[in-house]
Amino acid sequence: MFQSLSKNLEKAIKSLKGQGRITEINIASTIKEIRRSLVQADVHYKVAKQVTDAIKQKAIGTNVLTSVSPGQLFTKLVQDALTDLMGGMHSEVRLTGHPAIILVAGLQGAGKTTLTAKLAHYYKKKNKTPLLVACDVYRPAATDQLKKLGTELNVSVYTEPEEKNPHTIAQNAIQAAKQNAIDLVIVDTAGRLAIDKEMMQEIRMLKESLKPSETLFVVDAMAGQDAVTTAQAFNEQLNFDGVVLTKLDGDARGGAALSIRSMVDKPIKFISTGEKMQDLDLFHPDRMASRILGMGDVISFVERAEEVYNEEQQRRLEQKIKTNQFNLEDLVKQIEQIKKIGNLKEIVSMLPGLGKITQDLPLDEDVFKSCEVIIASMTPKERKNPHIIDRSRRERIARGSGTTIQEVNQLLKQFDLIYKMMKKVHKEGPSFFSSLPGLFKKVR
Ligand SMILES: Nc1nc2c(ncn2[C@@H]2O[C@H](COP(=O)(O)OP(=O)(O)OP(=O)(O)O)[C@@H](O)[C@H]2O)c(=O)[nH]1
Ligand SMILES: [Mg+2]
Repeated sequence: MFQSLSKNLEKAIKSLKGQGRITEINIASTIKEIRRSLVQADVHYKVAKQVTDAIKQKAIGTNVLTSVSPGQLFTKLVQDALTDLMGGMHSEVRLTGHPAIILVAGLQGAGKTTLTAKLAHYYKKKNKTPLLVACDVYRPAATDQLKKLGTELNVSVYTEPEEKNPHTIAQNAIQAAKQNAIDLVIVDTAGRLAIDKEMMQEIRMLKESLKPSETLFVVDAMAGQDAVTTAQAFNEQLNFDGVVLTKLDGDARGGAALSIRSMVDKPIKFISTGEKMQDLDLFHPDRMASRILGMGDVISFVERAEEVYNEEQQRRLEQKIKTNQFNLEDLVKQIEQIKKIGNLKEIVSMLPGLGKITQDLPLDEDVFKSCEVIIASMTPKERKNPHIIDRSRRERIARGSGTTIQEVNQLLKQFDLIYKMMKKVHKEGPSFFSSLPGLFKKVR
């Protein structure tokens, strides 16, 4: 996400380096470059101009302190301007009422059903008892999709396959919720290919009759400028409360994230960065601005990691490292945990200084797959005592896993590195992050 924007902004700011002080003349080309980068990322040119005008004004009025370079000062100004552009502060989802109701709306394929399930997953962890409601009465498969997700999450799903009126379904679901100590009802609705009078009418009436505490508009970030146009159209009809931007894991240029707030005047509340249930983050304008500028988003990373790693596991792991008992079985467990935090590129892009290099790193889930396959071909004894894996064992493992002996060697070498690094982390703490990317070089 935002890779080319990040690169272009960095280039623009770099061109200032070496300048002793900021004047209207020496920042002119940097300002122009920043504007161009924003427009290229699909930000509306008027918005881009507003942003760069604000940066310019602040830059000229600021004395460069001796301790910061003009480049550093400019990075800060751009970061502030992007944060303001995206709404400044994080905006909360309102969950009032018994039960609280979230209505999910958007075009076909935007990611509504996936979001409905992700929200259930998210709020369940916050001790809510959610009920998902299938109000897409046009596609039977839509109900099945929601049911399947509900089963995976162990969350109840309300359906009425024979009922064709979404209002009736939703009202009945709320009655059922009241009788079953459900405190959050999340309503999934049908999408259409394009803005369509009938759909708008249906969703508007649903909103009127349900009086949800929160109506979320879901939009695919890959739609670029169209995402903004669609948001405007939905907002006119629906007056929704917040936006959820989906598919930010793709090669979306990010303009939608940057423009929606100023063009529609509604906050982005969540962003979705993948198909897995945990790929959902609260939207924080300041953190996003840092990420765009390649400064990482450690807070979001830590939040996600904390959800996956509990204290008990952490304590056990530390104990193993301390007593030199960390082995290949533990490595597989660690890999499983990392996978739960999210997709690897996403994780790395949250770490400071690494954001801009993710594009060049061969980071995909295959990295883990070959590790797991190789480890699966070892005997339990080998996994517990990697040092006993000699040449003939390596040959057997390679044959068993359909890999080569070089790949097995590489894995063992990586294990050794990880082991050493973990010992180091144990002693030093955060330097762990700086050694992360080198470890997961693709084996093949
Ligand atoms: N890569 C990626 N895929 C996503 C994301 N969100 C949803 N998807 C995928 O996009 C596709 C459509 O998602 P759905 O949740 O079914 O979309 P929908 O809005 O309910 O679609 P309709 O019910 O047909 O209107 C599915 O294959 C999802 O797995 C995301 O953030 N990233
Ligand atoms: Mg759907």
